[in-house]
Amino acid sequence: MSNLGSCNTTNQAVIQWVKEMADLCQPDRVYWCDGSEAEKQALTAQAVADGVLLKLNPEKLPGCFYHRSNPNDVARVEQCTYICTDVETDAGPTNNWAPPKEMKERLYGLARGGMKGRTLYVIPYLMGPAGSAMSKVGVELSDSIYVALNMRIMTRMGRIAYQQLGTSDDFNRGLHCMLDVNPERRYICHFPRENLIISVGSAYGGNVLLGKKCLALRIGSYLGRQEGWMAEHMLVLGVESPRGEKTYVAAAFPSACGKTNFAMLIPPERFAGWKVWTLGDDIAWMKPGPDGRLYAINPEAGYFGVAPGTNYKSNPNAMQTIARDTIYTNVALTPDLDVWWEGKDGEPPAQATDWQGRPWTPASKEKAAHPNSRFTAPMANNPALAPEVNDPNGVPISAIVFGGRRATTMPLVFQAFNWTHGVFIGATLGSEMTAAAVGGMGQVRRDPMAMLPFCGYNMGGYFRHWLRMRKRLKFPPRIFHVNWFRKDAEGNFLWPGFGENMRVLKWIVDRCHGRADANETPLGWVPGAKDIDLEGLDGFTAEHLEEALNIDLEEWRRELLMQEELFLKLYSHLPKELIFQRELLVSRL
Ligand code: SAT
Ligand code: MN
Repeated sequence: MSNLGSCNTTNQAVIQWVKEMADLCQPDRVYWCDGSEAEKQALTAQAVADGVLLKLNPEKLPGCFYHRSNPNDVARVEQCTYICTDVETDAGPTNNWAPPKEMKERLYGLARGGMKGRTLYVIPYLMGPAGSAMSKVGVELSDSIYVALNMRIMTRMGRIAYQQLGTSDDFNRGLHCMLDVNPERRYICHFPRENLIISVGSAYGGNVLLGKKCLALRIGSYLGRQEGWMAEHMLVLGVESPRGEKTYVAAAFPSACGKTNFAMLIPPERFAGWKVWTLGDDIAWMKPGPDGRLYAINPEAGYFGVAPGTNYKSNPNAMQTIARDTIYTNVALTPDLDVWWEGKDGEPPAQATDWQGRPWTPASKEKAAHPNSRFTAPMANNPALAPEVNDPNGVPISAIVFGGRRATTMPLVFQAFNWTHGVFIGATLGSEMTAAAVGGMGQVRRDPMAMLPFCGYNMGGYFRHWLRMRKRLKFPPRIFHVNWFRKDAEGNFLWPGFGENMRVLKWIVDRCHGRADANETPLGWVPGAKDIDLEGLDGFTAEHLEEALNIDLEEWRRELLMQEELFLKLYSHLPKELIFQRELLVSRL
């Protein structure tokens, strides 16, 4: 019988489960997190003593720490990620599937005695604002102090979760064992019917911070279908006009396509008096409200953002957010204990230690920071954090935006004709692959609603759920598609991006309020060159904008064929509405 330590909850279901898992994993100690400031200090000191964290220069980066992961463990691994449902078709052709009983046996086998000599951290956490009917409680049991400290930033962690839970046994159970961090024994497995997650053999980000992709998206999407809400891979922002009108926008982009930058956008000078507020940068839970609008909460409480490319030009609010109380993972370290990454402001340091702990200089061939190196920072640090982020009711969404990283084909922005057409646009979303997942960088892959790696059930059923949501909404959000990444024949970006995206955002907001013009095209409503404010955008003319908005029929022929591949893969569960939408698009083109 394991020593359970000083348990800090009276919830019998939690205690019982911790007992079972401690008996299985046999940790030397069980530590029950309470989320307090004193605990943060103590755990951080322990992590430093264990060599898991390194304290960064307190003058430059107060409260910040540095971590290197195992070089074989630097991104999510989709090949090791499973949805374990009774019937294989429930997981669908886009997920790895395994039968729950067999998979649990294998995982419990791996976990048996797997925490000997280690501490098991009991991490209770709340996804979403306290007291919200949309929030969910999870309890993650992990033998990683790094996970405990990251979960403390990424979620509302500690007693607050037990308060929300009360005496209920309705919480997500998450077991995480690092084992020997061996890719051969790496599994991230979801058991939606039991609201259970088991992750072994990794210690990195989305594989192990179980509240994030595992609960908030994979299990969340499954629960959302059952309970009539949506779990989406979306940032949420609020646009405030000079008159104080606030319009809320949710936007889905695949991992590492700039969601954090967009969520923290600072409008350019031309938009004096406008303000963009951040609700969330990665995940939205959305539910129809009593007034027939779609309401969103951000289940998270922090940002697990990509470091490379983050600087005072691309994202000043992120730079301020990560200036304190932040954990940096797999970036480069300078001799004065500052951090560096490719695309940070200023000159590269003359010398540094790279993400693998090797000496690095600007002459080195390899990158100093891993392309998927990350910061974990509390949302409270964000100067543009929307106060509504703690509103238990969430915020009403006026626009849903889909976007991908596409060098060709996709115009800067267009608007769907209606909800069903918008679902088709989201369902056929494509993007060039990034470093956030292990795999073929740069290739275009279909990533429906940016949920391909995160949908916890059959993608066809997920599309059907989207279509059905329309019936529950009196005022459905308008749906848009954007592409900040289109290039000209020489490979230069056609659109300046970053803060200038405000110009496109303003058009989107105005469309929602019936205030902006657009032209009907085969793809949807596209702004004319005069409909997007270009004033103050030096050297960027209406002709440039037209190029960025252009629809090239030859490119679209190829696009349609690529889209067809996904539809064929999903055919058996594909709602007929989407097949009709495809036919309509073909005939319009
Ligand atoms: O999955 S992570 O949380 O590591 C990051 C991402 O891919 O969005
Ligand atoms: Mn993400």
